[in-house]
Amino acid sequence: MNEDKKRFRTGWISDVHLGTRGCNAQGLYHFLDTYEFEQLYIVGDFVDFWRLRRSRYWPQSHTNVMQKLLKRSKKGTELIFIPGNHDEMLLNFLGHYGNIQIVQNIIHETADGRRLLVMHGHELDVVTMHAKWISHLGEMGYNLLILLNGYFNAIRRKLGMPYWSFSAFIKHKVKDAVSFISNYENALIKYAEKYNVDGVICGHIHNPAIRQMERFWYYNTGDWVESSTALIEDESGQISLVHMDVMPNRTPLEQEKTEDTVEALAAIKMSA
Ligand SMILES: [Mn+2]
Repeated sequence: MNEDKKRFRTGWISDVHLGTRGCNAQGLYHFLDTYEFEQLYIVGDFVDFWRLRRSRYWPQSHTNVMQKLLKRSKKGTELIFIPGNHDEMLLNFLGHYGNIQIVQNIIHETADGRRLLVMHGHELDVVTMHAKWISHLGEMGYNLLILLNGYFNAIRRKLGMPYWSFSAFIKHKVKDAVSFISNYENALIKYAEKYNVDGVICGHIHNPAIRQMERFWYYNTGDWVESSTALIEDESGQISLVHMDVMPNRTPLEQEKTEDTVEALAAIKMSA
């Protein structure tokens, strides 16, 4: 056992996007090697199945992350997977698998007694899009939109079309991005209010943040494509953002090893 590990009560990561070239798998591996948690939440978009369906990309470093997580689980860390929009097929596997569980969303209680709703966040895409007029509709319209978003994307899935994400769409329209982020944060806060919790922990928009709005907390883990960030909770219940900027041993040898994909996937199956 590595004595240098920093032990924390809880960790949250999201939007790893394994299976894409943008994924900083080595940075994440370094994070998982540095910190140890009682509970680790993987808050959506862990494996990018959309992208994998279109083109296979799976270097060894992506397998290493999977193996590291399984090893952590074996050593006692409870892993909680929450499906996002890029790995929504995990919804078909909700339940407990030993020390690992897959849930749609979950309430985490911090050491200082705050109840935080942990969810990926794509559920609110349609709400965010209509943030201005939805505020006049109240609870009913809000819930209806979330339901409609689910139906809309279920139909797209049946037709073999990918999940339609408003946030991904808006990210290409840079001038709208700032107001989009604040709309998103407000929508999540409003959702938390409805759930009668003290705040939310989410991902999805690849924008790490810790904010307090009145009595609600908004936490966004960020991602492992653009920001390489995670959230950690210490024994007192304090939650902070960590940034894995420097990647030791990062070598260029990880580039484009697509031909290894089949073997890598087979290896994952075996170690799972
Ligand atoms: Mn997402």
